[in-house]
Amino acid sequence: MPPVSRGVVHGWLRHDKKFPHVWCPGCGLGVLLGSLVRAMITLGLDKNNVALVAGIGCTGRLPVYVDVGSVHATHGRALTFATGVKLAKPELAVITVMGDGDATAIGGNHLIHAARRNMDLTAIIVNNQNYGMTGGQYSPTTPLGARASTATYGNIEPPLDISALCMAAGAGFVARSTVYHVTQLDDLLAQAISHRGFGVVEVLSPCHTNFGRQNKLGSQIDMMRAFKEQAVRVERWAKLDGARRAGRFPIGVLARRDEDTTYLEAYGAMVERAMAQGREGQS
Ligand SMILES: Cc1ncc(C[n+]2csc(CCOP(=O)(O)OP(=O)(O)O)c2C)c(N)n1
Ligand code: SF4
Repeated sequence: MPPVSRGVVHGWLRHDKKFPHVWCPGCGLGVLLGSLVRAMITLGLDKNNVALVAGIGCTGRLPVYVDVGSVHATHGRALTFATGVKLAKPELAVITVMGDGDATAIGGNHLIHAARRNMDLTAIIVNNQNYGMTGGQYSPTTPLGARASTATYGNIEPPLDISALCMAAGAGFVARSTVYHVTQLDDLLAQAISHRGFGVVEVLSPCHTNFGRQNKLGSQIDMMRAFKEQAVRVERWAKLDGARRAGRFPIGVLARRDEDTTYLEAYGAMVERAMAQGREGQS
């Protein structure tokens, strides 16, 4: 597949209506925006057949900038709105974009159950290790000991592994990458979108303004460099012993399970059964 040019990506943005964007210069969310648009173009999706659904937060702003059907919903509820959209219009590719707070704190219950149902949706979860938009409060993914505006003496809670949670809850496709590994990210997003079932991509992204500043991690470039050093391709990860895994994390496809019947197919069959029963009752 030839690379997607910047001009083509530009054609998928609401550049004349919604820009300038609200993100801090250097935020990783711009990289993800480009990556997602490239993935949709590479898959040959029609703009009119995509729904991007988000909650609230810096990450939640992303669909606002893309020229497809978008829902800027309420904090923590992107998956509930997306589930409704998908059930009403199964022909759409329905893609949710959530921050770690949005997806795993206030929206954690919805994430578990969307994964359990293996709902036919894509969930892109941006893990910037804090609540970016509201000033750097700690979130379920803030590392142990890290500082946050609500953990000024260091976070005492162990962090949640988003990908492990989704795998345990039943998601059919789970992958992790970072905004540094952008070529891999393009590919994983395309795989998740085309997966039949619940496709999750956890995306590590720097919030240098809040998390980085409070933890003296340097500039966004320093934080990107750290991703480069800490991330290990999943194939190599399998060969590392415990000591060599410390402070690092695997990236790539972490789980993939192909189903014969998807949730939507089971739902459609149930509706058919109910309607047939109704018709029998009337005759
Ligand atoms: C019901 C509700 N509770 C709280 C808020 C305030 N709020 C807005 S964004 C946000 C957290 C955002 O953090 P995250 O989801 O990690 O996304 P990020 O901004 O880091 O991308 C919170 C708590 C809200 N908008 N609605
Ligand atoms: S506050 Fe953090 S997550 Fe939000 S736009 Fe700025 S750098 Fe990005």
